[in-house]
Amino acid sequence: MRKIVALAALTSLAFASAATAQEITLRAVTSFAEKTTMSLGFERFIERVNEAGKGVIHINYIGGPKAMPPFEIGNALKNGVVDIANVTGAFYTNVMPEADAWKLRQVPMAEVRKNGGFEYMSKLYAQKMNAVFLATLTGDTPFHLYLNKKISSPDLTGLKLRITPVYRDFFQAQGATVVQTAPGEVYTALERGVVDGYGWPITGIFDLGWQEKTKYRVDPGFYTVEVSILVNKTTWDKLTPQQKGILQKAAEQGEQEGIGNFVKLNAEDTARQAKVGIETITFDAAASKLFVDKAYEAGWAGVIRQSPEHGPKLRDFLSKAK
Ligand code: 173
Repeated sequence: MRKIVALAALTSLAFASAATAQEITLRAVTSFAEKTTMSLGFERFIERVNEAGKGVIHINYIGGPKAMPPFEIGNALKNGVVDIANVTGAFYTNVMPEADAWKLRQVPMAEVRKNGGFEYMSKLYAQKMNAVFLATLTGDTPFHLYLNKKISSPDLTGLKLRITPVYRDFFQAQGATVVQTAPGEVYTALERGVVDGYGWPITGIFDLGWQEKTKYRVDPGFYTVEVSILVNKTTWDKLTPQQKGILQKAAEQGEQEGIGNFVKLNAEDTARQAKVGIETITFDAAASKLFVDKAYEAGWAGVIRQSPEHGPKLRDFLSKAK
């Protein structure tokens, strides 16, 4: 009798380990609300992995900021509390300040992957965050300043603006007072008049209803939006080549598709903003150029201040060829 029980236990153990060797489940979170613009590419990625990965790899999508506050994702990923995340560098500067430099990318991702920049960044992700950077899903999308008070020059003195690390150095350099919030707090901050405006990409302001509380958009835009898929490196290193391949293929597809998708989304949202009556504030050519130049100047100064060792190298990899 005892023998039979022992045998049964052994058999089920064998089955269990055979099953885990076959299919692994990864826990995933997104730093943006589920089903909104900045999460869609990631959700498509998950669908692809789960479809191609049947019996091999499965992503368990835990969800967005309700499951985990955006600014906590860096540590959660580093420590393996989650295995995979859809997140932007500005949300985890506490773990890896250099990640905020992605916003200063002026060359295509394909170029960064070729010119050594991607490899350089990948080493930093491994060292500082115990992470693997798979792909950027947001194409070449600019950020903008949205306002409820009119301005006539790039001078932002007297304005109180909602920021993340993306915008901090630039808006402050232009004279603004800043207050950092997660995206989920922007609507209330606008509604209560706590801020006179906010930074956000050209697309996505409709997702959480901000158009109701937004009067102006300042043109030109500046920087390049970066929302990317990261994997905990300890988890990654345990994957089989087949499992890695499924993730990589879906990530590559996502990076490629993101380029075209965001061209379309950006055009749609620009038109929709005009349609709901959001006015554009523009400057003359010289002031526009100065506005954008200042953005990059203040942005790089901030990155280099936070990372004197890696900042200048990243500037070489990510900047337009001179
Ligand atoms: O919250 C933000 O404004 C921000 O930093 C960001 C970054 C990438 C995409 C969208 C928002």
